[in-house]
Amino acid sequence: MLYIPGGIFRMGSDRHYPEEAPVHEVGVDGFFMDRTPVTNRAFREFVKATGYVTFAEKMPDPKDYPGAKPEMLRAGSLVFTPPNKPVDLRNIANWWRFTFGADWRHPYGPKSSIGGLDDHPVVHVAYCDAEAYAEWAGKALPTEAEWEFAARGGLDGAEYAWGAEFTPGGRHMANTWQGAFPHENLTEDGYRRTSPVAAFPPNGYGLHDMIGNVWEWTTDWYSAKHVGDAAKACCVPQNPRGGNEEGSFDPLQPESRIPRKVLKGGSHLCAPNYCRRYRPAARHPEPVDTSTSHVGFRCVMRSAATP
Ligand SMILES: [Ca+2]
Ligand SMILES: [Ca+2]
Ligand SMILES: [Cu+2]
Repeated sequence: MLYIPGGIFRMGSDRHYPEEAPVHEVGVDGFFMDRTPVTNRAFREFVKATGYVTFAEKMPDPKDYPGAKPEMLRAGSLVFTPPNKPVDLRNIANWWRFTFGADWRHPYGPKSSIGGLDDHPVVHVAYCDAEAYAEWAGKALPTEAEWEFAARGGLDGAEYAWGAEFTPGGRHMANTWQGAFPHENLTEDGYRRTSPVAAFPPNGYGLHDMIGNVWEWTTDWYSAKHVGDAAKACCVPQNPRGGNEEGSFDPLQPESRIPRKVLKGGSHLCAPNYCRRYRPAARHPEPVDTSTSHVGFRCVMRSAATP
């Protein structure tokens, strides 16, 4: 793990999506953070040691999904399944398939495996799986403020984790999507799907893959906007914990009672024509029971003890 010094920074952005606004000052205490997302190799150690079974490997309980078709209530996870031609970008069902038998060991469906992917981030982990791993490792999951502070690498207010330009000198600094999402994946950065966790340069704090590769879970309940600056300069919030559970539900799906956490950093599916969330300020709501082929996590340690 690496030590992140903490301090006061400008969280959020006023230049992009509404959920990132408003920019506001926030303080975080110093903490240690994993240098990379948790890999398949590390997650396998956890499963070996504990016999842990992830959410995606379990049969869903019909009580939790009123109205769901019985034939859909099988173990599985969401796999990115690209169409071969342009599709309506308003309907995510055009590229996300709930795939029976997809889980962390079978990232693209039951016939796939993680052979050769030891150094890739673990995927198909729901929030409870990330939490269970962190607890086993004697660590914790980051808050959104900790995560964003760390992602900025000391460049307060910069657009990207590495500075002002997306591809400085033409160089790709993270695993994102080039081409027209979701049918045209040009892989100019070298990777069609996930990438080995240190394949791209670290940020100013030495952290790899904060941006792109996989989205990362944080502990904050999602809220559609940030809270603005306190009226008095005295009162910069220290170690904020985000919204509340009740406020995190999806207003567009009032029947769903699954609360949502904040994901950070974007993934290998973030594309200029669809989702420009390859920035420290970007955020995305994810229901706690949802696992996909582009969401992973990394851990922090807040105690004074050296990891
Ligand atoms: Ca890529
Ligand atoms: Ca990431
Ligand atoms: Cu995205």
